[in-house]
Order: sequence, then C-alpha cells, then structure tokens
Amino acid sequence: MTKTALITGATSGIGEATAYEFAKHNIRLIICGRRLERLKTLKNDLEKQTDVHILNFDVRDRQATFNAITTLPEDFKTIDILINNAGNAHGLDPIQEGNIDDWDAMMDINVKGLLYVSKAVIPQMTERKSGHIINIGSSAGKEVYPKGNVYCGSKHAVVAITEGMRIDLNPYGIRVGAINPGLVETEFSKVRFKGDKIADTVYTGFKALQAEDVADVIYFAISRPPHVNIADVLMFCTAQANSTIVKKEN
Ligand code: NDP
Ligand code: 8X3
Repeated sequence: MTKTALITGATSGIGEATAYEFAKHNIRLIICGRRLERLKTLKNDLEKQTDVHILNFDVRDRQATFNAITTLPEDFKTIDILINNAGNAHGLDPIQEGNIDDWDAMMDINVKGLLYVSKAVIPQMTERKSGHIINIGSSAGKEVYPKGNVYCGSKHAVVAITEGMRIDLNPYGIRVGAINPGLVETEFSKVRFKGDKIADTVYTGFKALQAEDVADVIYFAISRPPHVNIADVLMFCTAQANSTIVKKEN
C-alpha cells in the first residue's frame, strides 16, 4: 500500500531532497516549512510524481504545530513515516560570546520543535501499532567541536531523544532511528552565518556531502523490511574524518 510521509524542513536542503527521493518511490508527501512560496512551487513539481499536501507552520509554535497536524484532510491524516528534519545552526561563537537569541532558536527549533511535531504524530502511530520515525541529528550530536557548544548540545539532545523514543515506542512496533550527517552543502551555513560571506567558504576545497546523499540514506532506512530498523547512522563525505578534520585541496 502507498505510504504517506510527513517531512519537516522540506523547503530546502536535506528535507527537499528527501521529498524528491520519496516522490520517486511513490510515497505520498506532507511537506512542511515556513516559506510558503517554496512549498507551493515544490508541490507543483512533486505532484508530477505523487500526491502532495502542504503544511505551512513554524515548529517553534506549539499551537500552530498541533493545529496543522491535527487538521490534516482525511486522505492525508494517516502518517506512516515522520522525518523530523527541520533545524539549523545559528552562529558559531565561543560560549562566553554566544548570542542568547541564537541559543533560543537552536533549542526551540532543533529540540522542542522536533518534540512538538513528534507529540502531534505519535498518538496515531501508537494507536495503529505501526510507524517509522527518522530524526535528523548530526555528527555534531556525536562529537562537540570548538564554538559548536549549543548547536552540538541540541544535536546531542536529538540523539538522546531518538534513543528514548526507540525504547518507549518499542512495545508498539514503531521503528525509530537517527541519521547523523557531517558537512552537507545546503543552506545550512547561510543560515548559521546569517548571510555573511564566510558561509561561501565552508564547502570549498573538498567535496562535501550533498543533500541527495543524505536523502538516499534516509530512503534506505525507511525502505528496509518491517523487521529491520536502522537505528543510528553517522555519515561523512570522504574528505571529512571527524568534526574538526577535513582534507582540503589548496
Ligand atoms: P537548510 O537550511 O537547507 O534546511 C533547513 C530546513 O529547516 C528548511 O526547510 C527550513 O524551512 C526548516 N526550518 C528551519 N527553521 C524552521 C522553523 N522554525 N520551523 C519550521 N521549519 C524550519 O539546512 P539542511 O537541509 O542542511 O538542514 C536540515 C537538517 O539537517 C537540520 O536539522 C540540520 O541541523 C541537519 N544537519 C545539517 C547538516 C549540514 O551540514 N547541512 C549536517 C548534519 C545535520 P523554512 O525556512 O522554510 O521554515
Ligand atoms: C551540521 C554539521 O559540522 O556543521 O550539523 O555541525 S556541522
């Protein structure tokens, strides 16, 4: 039977690439994000391959998140696959110079937003005793790097929450896993550096992971047979050894 996936942060990068990968495999899509125009353009294009519904909300807004998900139209109400992908880094500063608004944004989006969306979706999964949740963590959730402090903290939380979800949802046969990429060339650095031109240098001199590489792995995880759960994946581009070692060409 055709499955339905809800993808947060589908307006760019990994979420958008995942939407295209899923569409290729006829998975029906609920695409989410704040940028409505992008959602509309994506819907038009993705509809060439599958059914698509738009949810336009900010994951920081608890009420808006619940309203959006609980008022889905009948034919999109059943969510088989949840991809908790919305998130970003904001700033790269030593802790003593960190901007509190940046800290709030990262904790509110990467951690609390993921929880709000999950809380709105999980009850239907426990009721049906089926479902699959993939949380997009990061190598920053495995290893802390200089000035990464709060972003790394938010992604360590994603890894811990994923493990907690897997334990608590185990009696219901719900699969839960985390995909944790290293450097991926998306709008991530533009957001982190707030439009500063330093963002253009982050992925130069080496071939970073592309959003499609991560989408491939996400599709692999969700397309395993029912008895297989890909619990945790750490993936880097070949040039990256860990959070701080990247082999660059001069
Ligand atoms: P992008 O900036 O390209 O995409 C981020 C997505 O998150 C956008 O679709 C954006 O949509 C959405 N988003 C951000 N804030 C909110 C919000 N408040 N409410 C709803 N949606 C929001 O970055 P990536 O694709 O790289 O990032 C996707 C995920 O992958 C993030 O969780 C990130 O931490 C993680 N990641 C990224 C890596 C990288 O190097 N790029 C490496 C490891 C993990 P909109 O602005 O329209 O709301
Ligand atoms: C994104 C990867 O190394 O920029 O999560 O934090 S990194």
